[in-house]
Amino acid sequence: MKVKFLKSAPSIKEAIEPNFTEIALLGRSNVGKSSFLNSFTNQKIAKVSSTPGKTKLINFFEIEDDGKKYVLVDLPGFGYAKVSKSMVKDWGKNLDEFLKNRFNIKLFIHLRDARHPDLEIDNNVDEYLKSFMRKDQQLLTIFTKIDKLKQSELAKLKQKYPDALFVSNLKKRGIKEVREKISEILWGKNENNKA
Ligand SMILES: Nc1nc2c(ncn2[C@@H]2O[C@H](COP(=O)(O)OP(=O)(O)OP(=O)(O)O)[C@@H](O)[C@H]2O)c(=O)[nH]1
Ligand SMILES: [Mg+2]
Repeated sequence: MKVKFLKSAPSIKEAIEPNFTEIALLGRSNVGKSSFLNSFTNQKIAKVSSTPGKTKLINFFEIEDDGKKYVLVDLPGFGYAKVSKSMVKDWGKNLDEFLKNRFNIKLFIHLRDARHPDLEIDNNVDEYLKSFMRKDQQLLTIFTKIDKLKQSELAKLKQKYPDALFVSNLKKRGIKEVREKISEILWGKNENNKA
């Protein structure tokens, strides 16, 4: 997998041209979005921090995997602790328009903290995305920080969210499954899709 940093945009008005299939990465501040980017790409491309709300910019990364290119859009983390009814209010109108109108987004990845699986703000985000998602788009939930759970807690979470994936950026667990799932969603099932 080759990764190229393309751009940090302070606002969505400065987004890159929509020339490739895109994945939009969403998650609450501190959920481990930057860490996930690093473990997913196996490169130190994003800054990890213990202060929530670090990533304020919209970062565009070009990924080349098995000869196929796509763009990963790393969106600013939303409402740390704060519960917001309206994502428009939380993120601003421009980001809302971007998510709704960007035709080349094929996949929304929603990162959730395995220790806090049922936060209202995360449920709101799912509801929000589903309210406008097109037929050619998918939503993938990935729980982070599973190293913080006991085996039994993880088993329960998997039972509750059978379609989700589960990772530890710290222990590099579940990353291969994420790569396989993404390539299946973007390019379809393929016998040659070896991770
Ligand atoms: N135990 C554990 N800690 C993690 C994991 N992923 C991230 N962290 C920690 O969680 C904190 C936040 O990680 P970041 O990757 O910076 O989170 P972020 O979502 O990018 O945060 P902001 O950009 O500030 O919104 C850091 O202290 C990370 O080391 C994980 O899988 N397991
Ligand atoms: Mg970050």
